[in-house]
Amino acid sequence: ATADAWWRGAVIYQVYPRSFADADGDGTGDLAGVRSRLGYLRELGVDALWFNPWYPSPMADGGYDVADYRDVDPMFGTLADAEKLIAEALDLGMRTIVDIVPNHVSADHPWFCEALAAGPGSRARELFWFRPGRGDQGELPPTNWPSQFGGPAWTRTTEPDGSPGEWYLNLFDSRQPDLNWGHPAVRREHEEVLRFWFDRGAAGVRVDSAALLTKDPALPDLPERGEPDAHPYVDRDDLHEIYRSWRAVADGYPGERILVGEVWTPDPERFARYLRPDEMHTAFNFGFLCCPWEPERLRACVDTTLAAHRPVGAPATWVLCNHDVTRTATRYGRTETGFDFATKAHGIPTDLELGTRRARAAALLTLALPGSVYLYQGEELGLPEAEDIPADRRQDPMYLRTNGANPGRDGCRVPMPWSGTRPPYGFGPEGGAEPWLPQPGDWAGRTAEAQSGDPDSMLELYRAALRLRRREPALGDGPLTWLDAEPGVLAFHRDASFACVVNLAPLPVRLPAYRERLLASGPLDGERLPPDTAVWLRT
Ligand code: TEU
Repeated sequence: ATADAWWRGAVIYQVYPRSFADADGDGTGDLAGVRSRLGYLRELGVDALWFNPWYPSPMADGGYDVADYRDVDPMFGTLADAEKLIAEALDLGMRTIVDIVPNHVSADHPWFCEALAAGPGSRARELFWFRPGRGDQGELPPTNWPSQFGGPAWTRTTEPDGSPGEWYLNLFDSRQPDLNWGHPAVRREHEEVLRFWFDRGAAGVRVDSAALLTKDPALPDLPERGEPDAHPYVDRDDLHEIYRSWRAVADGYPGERILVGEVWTPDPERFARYLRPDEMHTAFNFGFLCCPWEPERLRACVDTTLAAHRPVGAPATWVLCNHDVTRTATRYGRTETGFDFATKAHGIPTDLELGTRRARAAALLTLALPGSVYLYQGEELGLPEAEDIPADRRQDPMYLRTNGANPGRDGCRVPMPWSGTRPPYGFGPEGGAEPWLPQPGDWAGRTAEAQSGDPDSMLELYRAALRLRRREPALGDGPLTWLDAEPGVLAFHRDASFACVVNLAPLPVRLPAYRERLLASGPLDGERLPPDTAVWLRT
């Protein structure tokens, strides 16, 4: 990537601070831990780091319940630590993206505490969605909207006088009240928060739940079945004006500060609207998370993605994994039940060897596609989903609100294994507190230490791919041309001298003509590419 528009082809590494590295030995990752591992990230070869929320939070949703947008939670360190981390990462050539959570605040946020105390009809309540309930006693929620985590999207308050009172909207956990984005104070506050982090050196912000902020003030029910014509709270047209004003804030800073949106909408054209030149720079393309390991489906996903981005001039992004979904190796190993990206079931039969082979091929595929790539910590180690977390250790509200029917997202958030042969695998110091989520006992071979220097390891595959990607002018943003290939094979040129070939067919296929083999995701069979294997070629 060139210095200007660095983000168009960047590889961005997602750090989940709670689970990355625990310097002070309290069982929870911290910013000092991240700082001690910056050398590892630089050696891996990423261009930027995105940090999941590190703000003061009661952790009802892993920090996506923010009590103060301008500080760092003591469990992670101090604001000064964050500033040091941003500066040190930049010294090593890595920019920082912070996570902004505009849809809701923590129930501990001063605005919400004030709203609860001030009672019905107060101005403080106008910053949220307080409504009387339905039913004779107001005992029913104001609408039929579901929380994304299960149960209704409304919580009833107890008024200051002790009586059961109004309900407030929470599209996620009841500890995450939704803000009223129709209120000018909400808009002003978030623009200031953006400036706060840009002033501290952040090169970008990730916009959490970016398609959910605005609501139809009439609060209509959702239809019993099917999709509403105009959705009361997903992907509404009045969102765009908000992101235009944010873009203006970002553009007021030197050095290309970016907005990256978490935009969950299945319609690629609606998605691209967030990426118009005066809105966000990029948004996560979750296409591969929802796509099984099938050649036609993957190719269609690539084509649809590129076609949607082209008219708005934004680079595509590629995501194989994040802190909300089943880890890649496990996902691709679930052959019998089809595809399940969002950890919605326990105990699905999984062929982890197959899943790992596919995850390796998928890594070379995504890193060769046009645009930027997001890696989630542990993806470079090939970590599988940790499925055996005891019930009493699970913390995800998705698990708690469904009484365990949905195992939730803890399994992809288990602390990183760095070294050694048993927990905590170097996550924290010897003799420190037990990691906040238990690590599997069989991860000795998956630590960064064990993989480092092993040419067959996932870590060395990622290192080699990222090294090549930095050198290779054709990689990053730019054109893609499909090559004729046998059924089940995805093959494309980036420029005339670089090709990527992925075999998704059940039998080995012959490689196309090439001058040099640059990198393969697994052993080749002479001049043939085995199933579930990808190769980068100099052509
Ligand atoms: O996720 C938003 C979101 O849409 C999730 O509900 C997503 O659909 C689900 O996690 C898929 O399994 C963001 C954050 O990434 C997530 O961690 C937070 O819990 C959520 O917002 C609330 O802030």
